Amino acid sequence: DAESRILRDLNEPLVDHAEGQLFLNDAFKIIMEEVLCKGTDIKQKVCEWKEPEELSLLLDLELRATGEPRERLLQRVKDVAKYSIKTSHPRFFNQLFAGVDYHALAGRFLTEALNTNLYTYEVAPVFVLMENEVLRGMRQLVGWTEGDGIFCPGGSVSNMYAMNLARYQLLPDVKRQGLFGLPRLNVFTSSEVRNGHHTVSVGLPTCRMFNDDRRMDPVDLDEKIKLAKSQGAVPFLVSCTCGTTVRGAFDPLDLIADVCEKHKLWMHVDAAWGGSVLFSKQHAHLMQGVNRANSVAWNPHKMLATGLQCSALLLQDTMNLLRNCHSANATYLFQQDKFYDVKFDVGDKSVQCSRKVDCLKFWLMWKAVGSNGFADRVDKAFSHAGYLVDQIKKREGFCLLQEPDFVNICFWFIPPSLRGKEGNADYQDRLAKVAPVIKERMMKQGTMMVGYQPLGNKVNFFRLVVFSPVLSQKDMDFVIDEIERLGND
Ligand code: ABU
Repeated sequence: DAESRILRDLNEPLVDHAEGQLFLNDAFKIIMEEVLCKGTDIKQKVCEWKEPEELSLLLDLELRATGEPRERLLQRVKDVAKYSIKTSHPRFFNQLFAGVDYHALAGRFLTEALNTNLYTYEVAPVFVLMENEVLRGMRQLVGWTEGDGIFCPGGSVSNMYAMNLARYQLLPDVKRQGLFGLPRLNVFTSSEVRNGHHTVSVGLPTCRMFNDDRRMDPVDLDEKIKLAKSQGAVPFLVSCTCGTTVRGAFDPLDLIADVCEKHKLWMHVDAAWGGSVLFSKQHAHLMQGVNRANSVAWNPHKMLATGLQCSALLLQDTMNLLRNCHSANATYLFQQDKFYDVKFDVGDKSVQCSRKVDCLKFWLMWKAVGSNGFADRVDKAFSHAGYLVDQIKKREGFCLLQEPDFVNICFWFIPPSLRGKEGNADYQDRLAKVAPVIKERMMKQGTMMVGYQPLGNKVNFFRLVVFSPVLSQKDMDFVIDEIERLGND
């Protein structure tokens, strides 16, 4: 039979290109139809909810000793598309990523097809140069004419890189000696981040929190730093946020920069979510002072919809800190006697060895729409957010958590049975149950997806993020009507 013939004939490669390309063509047709046509059509569902046990059976996930025929495999491609969440759908508001950009998607397909590794110039010449150029363009928006940077697997990893660099700058021996014997290091961030995001609190030095509402308080920061020092700790980094995960708050960067300069601390800005406002003349002021930071994390895969993942760490440093801190000098990759300039072997800046190409999708999209196109997208997102806030204020039963800084709209829906009962002892407990019930209903009916969460002493509320490039005002109207319909008791 064919399989044993292939094994016997050593001149026969294992991959049949003609057959593989036919399969790929058919798979592409399914992807176009199921993911990109139906998956963006408001008449279709955002999700096809199944309980895990039922979904496991439907997908027939078990892996077996023998392969399956082509038709069966194409059906599997269809099933994966069918039961996956359609994150490009105009009614997907669940996360800080959403929507689709077709130029970026072409870049994503091309990245996968070329399948290279961003560590040396010899294996990724185009992408080494392209990554440098994209990082340069991003740094320019931050306000730096020089510097360094790297694309990382997500914003949390960018933040960890920043901490690693700050610690290395302060205590370079950490690279040789490890953590043993280090002083008690302190990182500072806002309580909004501590409550709403895991990045700064995992595994790394003690965080100190603030009591302000949603932004870091620079006066409190100064006092907490002094207190930490008086207790024998060594503060080394302040992590500010531009666009907190839940409420989209922006810390006052200029004032925090003054405190960092005073205490000689590394200033990191986690702008994974909010960084894209830098494209907008109207809204870039939210990040006033970002040019004074040492490092900035910015994820274009969020607001700009480049596709996951596209997450840059930008550095003001010009002294090769990234490379000095992370280089392992692997001799099988980074031979110093290569025939080209080895400064283009960027892999030794990374803690990873294999590193995916994340710049192409952003570069192609940037080429397609230009910086002005990105500015328009950001401005439009703010307009949608403003419109939604107005609707929420006008509509009975909707209660805004607070005026938003950004495009995160946080609100409660008060069902008719709870209206006017604010004074009742069980009001907060009952209100806390509303969002989870509406969420279950929306997912089971597949009409939309909106996230909810509690925050501090605030019981479950919805967080609607409106930035996807596929959104129109009609989608804002829909979402309000739909929450009202689903929440009507
Ligand atoms: N990096 C935090 C993302 C959380 C969210 O998508 O809602």
